[in-house]
Amino acid sequence: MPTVVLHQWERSPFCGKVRKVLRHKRIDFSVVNYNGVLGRQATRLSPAGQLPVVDFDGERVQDSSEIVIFLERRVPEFPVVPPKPDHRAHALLLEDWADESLYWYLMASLLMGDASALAEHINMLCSGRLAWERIPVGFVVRRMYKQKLKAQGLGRLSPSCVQNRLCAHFGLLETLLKEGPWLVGESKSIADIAVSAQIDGMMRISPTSSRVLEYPHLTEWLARCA
Ligand SMILES: N[C@@H](CCC(=O)N[C@@H](CS)C(=O)NCC(=O)O)C(=O)O
Repeated sequence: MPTVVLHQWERSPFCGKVRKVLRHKRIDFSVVNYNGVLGRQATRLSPAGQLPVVDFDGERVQDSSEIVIFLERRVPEFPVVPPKPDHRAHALLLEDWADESLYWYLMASLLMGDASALAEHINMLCSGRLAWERIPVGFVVRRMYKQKLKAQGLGRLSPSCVQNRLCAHFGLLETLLKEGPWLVGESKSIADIAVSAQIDGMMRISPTSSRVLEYPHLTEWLARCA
């Protein structure tokens, strides 16, 4: 069995995505958390300075999508990338949509939703660390999320407009899931894993979580993807 270490923030949807893939592929792994002020060390693990980063038998890979492709090559059992070319294309496009678009709706929900959700998120980012670390981490996280969301564009819209757009996406997913149990093909794929990893984060945020529950197929699928 390979030695696999996931460097993570437990609350990062990209780290959640990699955990789901590792579990799906029955790969044993350990985690190193970068909570509180340890977060600064995470930026030194890879050129992009982001998490997740995986060490696989001493080989380091960064970026959740790169990690998935790497794991598929090293551990082909229980594949998450469909073999059929059209399914594969569909799944990889949905993965990219989840990472590059849906992710920002999670960020927006955190900033624009119930204020206690962001406070709880910051508490989790500092879990197991000294109490004072919540102050600098909270300051940096609030400022960074606001700046990034404004630059991306969603941060310039009203909360209701963002919610409406997000619900339109939930409606599209509901339409796909009425056709079958998985987003692409006959079995769970990277599309289900990447999209559900983002929506898992939204389920902790009020009122976004109650909006998700309005879509029965989406809600059942989310439980299947846990
Ligand atoms: N494309 C990257 C995105 C990873 C990402 O954005 N990670 C966030 C945590 S959710 C991060 O490291 N943020 C710190 C930063 O951007 O400085 C992936 O798929 O792994």
